[in-house]
Amino acid sequence: MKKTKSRSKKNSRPIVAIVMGSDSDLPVMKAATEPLKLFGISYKLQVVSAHRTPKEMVTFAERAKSEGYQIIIAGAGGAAHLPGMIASLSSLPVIGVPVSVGTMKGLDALLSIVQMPKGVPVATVAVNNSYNAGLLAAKILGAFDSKIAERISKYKDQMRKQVLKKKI
Ligand code: RP5
Repeated sequence: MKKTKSRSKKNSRPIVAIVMGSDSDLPVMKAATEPLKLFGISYKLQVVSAHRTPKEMVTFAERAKSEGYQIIIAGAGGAAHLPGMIASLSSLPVIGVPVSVGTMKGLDALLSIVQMPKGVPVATVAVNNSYNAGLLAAKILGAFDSKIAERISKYKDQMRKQVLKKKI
């Protein structure tokens, strides 16, 4: 389990884990941090590979809840089994991000992640759309935290105003 980056608010444990199969996923996966930063949610980025570091992946998934994480965002490309494997090992909600790699342009990862069999769900966002994974994580947390919910309401209101003032 190779750490790439850790950024959580001072004195606050990260509550969103952002994991990815390779450091080559980072350019796509870093956008997941944007909504989390915007809404003041602590997170930690790390590389955990289902096929290159399977033992570390199991350890990560089994310990995630007791380490204080509330949601896991997992991104991977190709035969992307990381989000599903983590979901199979943890009671935490997992949001999967299909990363576009190689000739299939992310369709392989999308199907691998979204087509999880009954009993082991992975909430899946669009190919390369890790921003939406961060936003969905914030909305799930906002269901139980009124401060986060309030910030999300303001964000939605701003989005609405930006569209309304557009002139074409
Ligand atoms: C997957 O294989 C990773 O998530 C990445 O998207 C892809 C390629 O990994 P690298 O060969 O660039 O390390 O496991």
